[in-house]
Amino acid sequence: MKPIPASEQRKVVERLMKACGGAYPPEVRRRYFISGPQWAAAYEGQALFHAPTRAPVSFEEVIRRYGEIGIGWWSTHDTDVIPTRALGTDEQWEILERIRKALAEAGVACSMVTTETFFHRVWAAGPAAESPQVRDYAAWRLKNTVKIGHELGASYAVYWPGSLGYLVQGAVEETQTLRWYAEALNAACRADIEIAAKRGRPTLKHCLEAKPFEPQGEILLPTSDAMLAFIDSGLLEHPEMVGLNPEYLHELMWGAAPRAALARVLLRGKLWHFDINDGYRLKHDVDIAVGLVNPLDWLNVLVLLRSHGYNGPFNLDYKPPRTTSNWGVFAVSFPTAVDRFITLWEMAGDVISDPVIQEATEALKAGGEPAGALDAEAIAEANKELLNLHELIAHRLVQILWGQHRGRHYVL
Ligand code: GCO
Ligand code: MN
Ligand code: MN
Repeated sequence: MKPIPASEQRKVVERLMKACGGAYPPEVRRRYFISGPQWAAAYEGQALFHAPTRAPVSFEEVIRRYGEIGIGWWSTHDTDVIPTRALGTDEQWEILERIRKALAEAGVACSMVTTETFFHRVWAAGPAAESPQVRDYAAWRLKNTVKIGHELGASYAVYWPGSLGYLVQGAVEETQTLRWYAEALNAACRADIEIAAKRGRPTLKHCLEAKPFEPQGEILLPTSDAMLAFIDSGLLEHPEMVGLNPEYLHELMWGAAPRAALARVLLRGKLWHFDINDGYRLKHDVDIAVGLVNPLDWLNVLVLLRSHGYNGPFNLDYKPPRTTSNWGVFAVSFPTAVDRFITLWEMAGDVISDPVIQEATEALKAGGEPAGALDAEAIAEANKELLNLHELIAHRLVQILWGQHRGRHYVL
């Protein structure tokens, strides 16, 4: 192939996107509760070892593009859109007015707001630091985010305490720090009850998000299970207002089976919000778009969620790679992420209604014929051949993933 001039490159990408096929129209995409984070689209590609590769984008542009793609909901950190120095001032309310206008024009709704408690140097010792001044400021920031949420019509607030922990041991006492952290959440819930009553709105759903490592060296609430224990610790004044926002990759990062982690959250009735992305076990937070690394595992996760009637948001918390351009973020990255999610969600429906999987599952549950109740050998013998269905079901799931149940066969 001849070198392709810069002015021709988008055309090539557009043509190959069309050649891929399988894109859903924006109206179809809007039927799913998919939210696009401000920070994901505005991510410039920077990291500890990486300079940015993309130029800044305004929230007006992000919201407008999400609307065009068919992403019907938007989520944001307070400081993604309001400079730290302007929080709580008139400027904050002016910015919120601009956001409301942009959302209305794009036909996009704000689903979730979250407080940035990790980036600014005020959080060097975390949001539940020893200094009462830092803790008062943290509580104020959380309450201010609740206000922002109500102003923008959000239903969810997310908390990711990634800086709740330490790099070096000794100075931070874990039980005390967790008590202090609970105080900040209690302040947010109290404020929410008041604001919601005044505005005649329901209170927000407050969702904790765990990540096992990064940015602190050791994290005090590293997993969704730890978060559930924290909710039930007795430290929260309103545990009924606090649930979870698990992130697929954050569970994978510590080596968990994300599906089992989600099942534990479901059993506790706390699966309220879900950050969707992909990546690798026991690696850093690579935040790859949903389904690009573990499509089979993702299919299984969505089977679990669909069969339990999960109806919360699917938040596209990934980072378009540094190799994607500003244009590509909205032309390639977000539309393909949304479409993979929709395909996997529909495929999960195929799994649930698949006659082979249904019959195999029923047969396993029926078990063998009664053998001697206390005779281990006889019981094992009576169920032996049915257990072949475990592997058969796994095979069938792969067939469904690559479309064999709909007639895609390699005829040789
Ligand atoms: C991460 C986290 C964040 C949070 C966000 C919401 O790995 O950086 O997942 O993206 O989801 O801060 O609170
Ligand atoms: Mn996340
Ligand atoms: Mn992440």
